[in-house]
Amino acid sequence: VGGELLGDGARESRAALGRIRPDRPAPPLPPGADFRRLGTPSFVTRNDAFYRIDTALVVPRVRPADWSLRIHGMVARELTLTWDDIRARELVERRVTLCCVSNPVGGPYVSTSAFTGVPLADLLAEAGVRPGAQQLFSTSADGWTCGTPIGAVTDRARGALLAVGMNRRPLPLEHGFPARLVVPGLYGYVSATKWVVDLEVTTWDARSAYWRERNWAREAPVKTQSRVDTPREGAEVPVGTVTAAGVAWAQPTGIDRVQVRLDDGPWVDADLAADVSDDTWRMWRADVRVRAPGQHRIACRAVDAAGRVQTGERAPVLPDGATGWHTVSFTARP
Ligand SMILES: Nc1nc2c(c(=O)[nH]1)N[C@H]1C(S)=C(S)[C@@H](COP(=O)(O)O)O[C@H]1N2
Ligand SMILES: [Mo]
Repeated sequence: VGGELLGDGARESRAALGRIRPDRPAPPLPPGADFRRLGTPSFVTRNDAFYRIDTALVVPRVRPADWSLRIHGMVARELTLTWDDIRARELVERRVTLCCVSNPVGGPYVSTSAFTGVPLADLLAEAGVRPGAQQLFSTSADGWTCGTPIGAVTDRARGALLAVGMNRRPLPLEHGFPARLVVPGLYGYVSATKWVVDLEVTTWDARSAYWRERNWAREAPVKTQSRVDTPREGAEVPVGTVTAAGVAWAQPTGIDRVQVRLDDGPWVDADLAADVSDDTWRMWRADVRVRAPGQHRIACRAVDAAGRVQTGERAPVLPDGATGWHTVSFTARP
């Protein structure tokens, strides 16, 4: 591992790869997928703006030529895949919103990319997952570990990937070059292993991953969240119509509705941006009538595609993700 961590040439070999072209591209992004003009993020996050969370003191530098992925444990056939093996396969592109369990309500640890890679379910089907398997225990080149419920990675419809590309580029070094996992609907610490080198099919008892050992939940599906991006906390705006805007996410279920509330008023439906996928965030906007000068609050909440309303009950990020309605205070001037 030391050689992999310190080895030269990862940056150069990444540059030499040029672009990553999916054999099966994601459908074109519909017009009006974000409200960037109003202050939401762009629908797809630029690679250099994608949030980053990891325990790495130095970013592992792994050259594709030195990389391989071993799939073993409770499988019928052990597999070892090289970079060339992966590149020879059909590469599919899927847009996914990834978020961190440590994101506070209203926080920034959520981003969206068009990931390109090999369906994880196909690799696991080739290996032949044996009955009784419970988790996919993945390990990175720097020894970080992650436990994912086996059902989330063997279900083809879920769309988990062994990803090699982000927005048609090789993964940036800090996002897991040359390969990482991406599983729609699960927080990153239980799904999104960067610099992945080992996949062991096993049980929950046999192996315990890095953050599970540190009191975070064993399983952590994404909780429905929404955020007000405009107005900003502490903003000053003229009395009258205030345009609020933000994002909401409920992967892998999708967002059906977002509602906003001024002060203690009624919840009002916001307008939603174009629907892209149940695995990605959805932007919203709403015109709110502010009649009186002074301090006001705008809150938002989402309704997922199964009709469940985002809970207003406040929970901290530990052990399995924060809940509560994001509320922004602002001042209206006469
Ligand atoms: N090797 C490795 N992979 C990792 C982590 C890590 O610390 N080491 N952190 C995880 C966490 S907590 C999250 S939220 C996502 C973040 O991925 P990103 O940095 O590409 O946004 O990566 C996951 N994969
Ligand atoms: Mo995370």
